[in-house]
Amino acid sequence: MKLIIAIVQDEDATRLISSLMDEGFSVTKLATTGGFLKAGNTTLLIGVEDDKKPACLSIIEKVCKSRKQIATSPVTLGGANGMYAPYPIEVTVGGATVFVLDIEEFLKI
Ligand code: 2BA
Repeated sequence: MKLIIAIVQDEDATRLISSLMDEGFSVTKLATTGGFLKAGNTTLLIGVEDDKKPACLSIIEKVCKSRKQIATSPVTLGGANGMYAPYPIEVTVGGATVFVLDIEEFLKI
């Protein structure tokens, strides 16, 4: 069994969860925050049998399209007691950051 951890954009999350559930996957949704942009994103925990991993990844890939976005990133000036000076940067958002872990045991007790 595998645990697929998928970090996705909030705006893709609802459609992704529906698509996964339509195909019989169980999903847990966590509200998370990206370290770089400090913006909300969504992390999904999906436990799957090994043979279902490709189908799950293909749904994630299909639903979560990446796109470019101008974001405001804080930079700290002036060391320890520094000020924040936001500046615009172009980042690629969307798509999905996916970790696949081997699961030693899966229990419902
Ligand atoms: P954030 O950390 O908020 O990053 C959002 C996007 O900003 C990243 O998209 C990337 O395009 C850009 N970015 C991140 N760090 C950067 C940097 N130091 N310089 C320039 N641009 C940078 P993704 O790579 O698709 O990541 C989306 C979200 O997935 C991340 O949000 C973070 O929450 C998570 N993530 C990505 N890689 C991770 C990892 N290795 N471990 C844990 N979480 C990760």
